[in-house]
Amino acid sequence: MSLRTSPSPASPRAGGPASVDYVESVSPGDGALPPRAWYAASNAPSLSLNGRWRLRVSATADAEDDAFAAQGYDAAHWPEVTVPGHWVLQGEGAFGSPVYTNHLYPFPVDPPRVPTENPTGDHLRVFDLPEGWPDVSEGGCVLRFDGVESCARVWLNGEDIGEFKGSRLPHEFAVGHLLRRSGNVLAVRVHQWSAGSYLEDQDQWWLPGIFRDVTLLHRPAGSVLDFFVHAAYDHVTGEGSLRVDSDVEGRVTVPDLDIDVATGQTVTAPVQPWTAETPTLYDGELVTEGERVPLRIGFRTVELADGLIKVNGRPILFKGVNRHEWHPETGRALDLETMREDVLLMKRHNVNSVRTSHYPPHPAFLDLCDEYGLWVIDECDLETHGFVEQDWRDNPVDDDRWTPALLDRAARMVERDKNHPSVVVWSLGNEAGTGRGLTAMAQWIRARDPARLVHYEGDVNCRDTDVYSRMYASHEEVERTGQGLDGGPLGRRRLPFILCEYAHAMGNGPGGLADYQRIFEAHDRLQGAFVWEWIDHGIRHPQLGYAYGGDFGEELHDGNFVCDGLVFPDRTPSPGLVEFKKVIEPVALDASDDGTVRVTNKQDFAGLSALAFTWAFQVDGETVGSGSLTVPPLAAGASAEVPLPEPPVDAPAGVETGWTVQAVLAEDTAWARAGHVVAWGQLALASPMLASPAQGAAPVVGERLVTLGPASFDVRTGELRTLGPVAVTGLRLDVWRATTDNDDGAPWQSDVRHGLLWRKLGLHRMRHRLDAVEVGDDALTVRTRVAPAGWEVGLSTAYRWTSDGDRVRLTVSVTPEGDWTVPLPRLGVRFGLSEADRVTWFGGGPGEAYPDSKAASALGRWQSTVDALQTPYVRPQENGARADVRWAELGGLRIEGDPAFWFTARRWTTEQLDAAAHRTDLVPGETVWVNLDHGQHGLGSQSCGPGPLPPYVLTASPAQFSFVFTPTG
Ligand code: IPT
Repeated sequence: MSLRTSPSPASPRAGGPASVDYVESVSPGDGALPPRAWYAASNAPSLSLNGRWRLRVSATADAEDDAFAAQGYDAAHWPEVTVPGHWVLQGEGAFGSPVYTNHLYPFPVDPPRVPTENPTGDHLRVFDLPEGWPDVSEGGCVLRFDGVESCARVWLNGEDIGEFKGSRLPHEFAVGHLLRRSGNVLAVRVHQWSAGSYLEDQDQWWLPGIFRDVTLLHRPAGSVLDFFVHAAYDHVTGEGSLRVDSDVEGRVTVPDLDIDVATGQTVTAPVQPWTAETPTLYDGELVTEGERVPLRIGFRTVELADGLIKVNGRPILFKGVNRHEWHPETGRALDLETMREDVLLMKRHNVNSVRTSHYPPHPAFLDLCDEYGLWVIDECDLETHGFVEQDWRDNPVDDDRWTPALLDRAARMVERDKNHPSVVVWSLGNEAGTGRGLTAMAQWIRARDPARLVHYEGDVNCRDTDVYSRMYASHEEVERTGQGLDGGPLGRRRLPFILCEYAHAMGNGPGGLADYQRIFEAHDRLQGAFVWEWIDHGIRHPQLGYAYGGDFGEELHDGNFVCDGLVFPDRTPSPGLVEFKKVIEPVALDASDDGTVRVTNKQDFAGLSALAFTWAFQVDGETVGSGSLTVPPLAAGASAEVPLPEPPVDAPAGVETGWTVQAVLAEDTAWARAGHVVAWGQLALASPMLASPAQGAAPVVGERLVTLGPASFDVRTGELRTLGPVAVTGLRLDVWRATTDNDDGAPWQSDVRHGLLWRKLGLHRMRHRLDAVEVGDDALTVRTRVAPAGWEVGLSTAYRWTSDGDRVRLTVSVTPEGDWTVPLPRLGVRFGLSEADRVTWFGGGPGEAYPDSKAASALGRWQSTVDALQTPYVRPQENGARADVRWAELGGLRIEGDPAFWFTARRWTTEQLDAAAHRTDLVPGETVWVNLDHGQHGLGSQSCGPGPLPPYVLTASPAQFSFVFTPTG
């Protein structure tokens, strides 16, 4: 079988261009050493070659010959870039621009051929060996590249040492024989496009460059080659067993366990097992004749037993996220602190697992997962999604010519990462259809590492996998699968189920997390899920705030589909992450009005000793008493009823009271300080006090105004003008919201896409027809019909105003007319205030909430400013609502709701928000626009998944709701 495919037919030009056949070869490369275990440091010297490199970018792969690689080449006039880095994110556009596509290849699909226009970056770095670097004749030296996109050819001191593909995988070259004490010339030619690009069609920016570390490693005689740490845990005996297989014989020591054995020998000892909840690592060392390599050993056993994924004998529940590597300035070149920030944020938000979508991450990230405790599905650098457009014809994963490249990728992942206890599952890749190449990968992985499970979502019949995995399945399908009613082949029916992607966190959302979690927890077969995705891949941009697809003039792109994370590009948690944290709490605290709290330890392994419990008693949202709660030790899965104290005060009738209980960290941990809130629950005792009736005063008709208590209205239109000293503009019914990405839905969604239907119907251009202004004895009533041009549907709307002299009450009655076949985005009133800044409210907070994303909304008395109420989604859209608001004060007004309402306030109109494409399009105006909503439509997850569930659909039906306004000035 020949690995070579059609070489570039272009005939060499005079002068002899460098051969670039390798670029379009399906071969993984030539010259690299066999893959092996990765470790950060040993006692053997190493030299980081990160830093400033010279760069020359050419338009085609063969524009330049290899003269630059020779010693003595003068590159002083070349600009410099930072390695690790992507050249398109440096030089302010001088080196080209990023390109974003979801699944379409940004070049004609003709594998393995790539376009003639193939940006090629020649990188050059001259280096000396540091003082004390051993004599080059002693042992060898290895040059390691941890990640280069997408194809590189390497020369050292003028010698061509090889070429490689596999962007997010390490490649090492033996270079000892070429090194000199000083003046070493390292030349790396990087091509943006190669045959390998066909295997790397992940939904992300295309970003060429040497984006991970470059390191020179001294390899003393007798140093470590590859080694495999086998550390299992027997949950019956409590014993760990350890065997380190090493290509070079040596000894393994673990001082804390009194272990000192030869490599290849098995030893057992009583140990604390490793789990994501209890990440116990034992420091050890692998010592060969020439090297000492530090080991961090975690004892744990992964198995498929009783149809379940079990670790140390117990089933686990993934509460996970899909993590792409991202930094808004450096793209996929991440420093250690950024990686640590991801891990800390995940731990602080109760996340217990990561799928490394869709490639192995920087190896240091896995060290952090071992250390802090996260289950990892390590995914291979493989996606061929663009072939879906041709019904998967010519898909490389079903073409034997590509199989060596696939096996090379599988081996480079497994060999690199096999010593991490956090890695419990290998994933073959993402969205690559099906084919023999995938089967070959699975077989190779199973043979090499039978002690982990194999995942691949695209294998719907689970021929090659240990886990039935789906993405974006509806709640209903997940429930059916949990009940074992999903059908499918027999083999699959015996397997556990996960959602490797769900809850598309694009823009405002996802909705429906709590509903999924209830289903996962109700069925053993359902072993959890991974939110899509962790972070928005926005690129910091001076004019736009954050750039997304199309902002660099790409001819083919997928817009802001690249911004669909639980954290914003700068890693600020979005409301979606706060909601997720609440929904996946490791402890449930369910207070009941019999004066007890049911405490349930929802962890899979750990007890509650790390936590302390508190209670607080609130009157009208203000805490009036608090203390600690004694909770008995509860093993994982156990629960107990814990008595609450007597309420510390006797609350007067009509005042709302309630309990808040919390589980907080008892002591500082590696990932958060003592007192960090892990879980909480609330119980309302007395029901909310309804707004006072505010009636009795009579309207007085003047020349231009009608006055009613503190309010004045336009005599002709009935429009509200003032409330005491406060000028009010444009108070009227409002049903429009700036459609969210989840309202708009993905283009391929066959289901109803509400955002589109709303716009088609014209809910963003409702007309308000004035039918009557009626001045009665004790009320002013304004009758209107609110409807869009072109259609028969409308909302008959009456505003009825009454007053007790000090306050005014508005009762809005809405009756739908015509055949309403779509839900409403929102239903409430809006108005403008000329001056407002600080906001105080009693209701849900502190963050935004929507009907199906409201678990994290805690009842209390909250304060903010209008600006701080905004959630800065990268593509602006509806945001910022506070749920269950009893009353709010802003701009000289107190507003009470009957019933409680959704509160939103911003310095631009909904129409301006709707029209904005980037954060910087939003310019604050003079007026603060306030929305008081009786209803909001749910969020759902239709930007990729299902829409809102039926209970969260805001149907157009008769409604009546009231607000009482009191000028506070
Ligand atoms: C799914 C992809 O696996 C993921 O990479 C991402 O593109 C996500 O969609 C959307 O953001 S594939 C899709 C067809 C469900």
